[in-house]
Amino acid sequence: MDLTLYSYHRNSAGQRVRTALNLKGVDYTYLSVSDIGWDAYREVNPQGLLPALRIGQRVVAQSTAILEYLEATYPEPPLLPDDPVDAAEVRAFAQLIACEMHPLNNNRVRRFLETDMDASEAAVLHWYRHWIALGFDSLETMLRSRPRDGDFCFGDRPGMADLYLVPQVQNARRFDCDLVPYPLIRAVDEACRRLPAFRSALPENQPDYPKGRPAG
Ligand SMILES: N[C@@H](CCC(=O)N[C@@H](CS)C(=O)NCC(=O)O)C(=O)O
Repeated sequence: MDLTLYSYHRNSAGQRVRTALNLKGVDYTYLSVSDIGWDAYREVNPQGLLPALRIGQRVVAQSTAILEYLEATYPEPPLLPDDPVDAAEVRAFAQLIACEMHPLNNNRVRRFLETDMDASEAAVLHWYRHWIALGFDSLETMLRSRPRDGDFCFGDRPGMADLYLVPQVQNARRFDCDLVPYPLIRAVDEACRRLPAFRSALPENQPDYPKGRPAG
């Protein structure tokens, strides 16, 4: 099946999907919204958010739905453990990022705060860092109480939780959030970034990343 990923270099929800495609060794075409424009993209995905995956003639939105499709279609290597409780725990970690952190801080929310709510740059930054800290406090606690050791969120190979964590850490760094209180999060992030599947999904390694701009 031909797969086309609509994304953008800085699209952190898309980075989850790019990493999963790399981990699973699935070929795909990368199409940047900066090449086709937002109006054309909204024709493809009326939700108007990135990413979306074209699967043959059909288009699926929402990174979590796309990841579930990939997991069902390309089961190796698995992104979730076999044990249902272990799998639920991994999903809970990932969904804390996807549902409780990322949506509060994405571009359109920050834009709305600035333009419709008259929030100053400092107030928006305060908002951003507040939700990062609240989320990372919980994630760090979850990592601390893991039943097993390993370099990654849940064990000795990367999975669903790691796909969500790395772009979220990257966003937090972009907004100078304090990561000192999160040694376990930083350790997992470093372990992931050593892997080619994670590295080639980074913004700076996408074809639409502006030439000459430093990474990060
Ligand atoms: N829940 C969605 C989130 C998608 C999302 O918020 N994407 C951001 C980029 S990371 C976006 O398209 N933002 C456009 C905007 O904020 O205007 C998913 O997981 O796919």
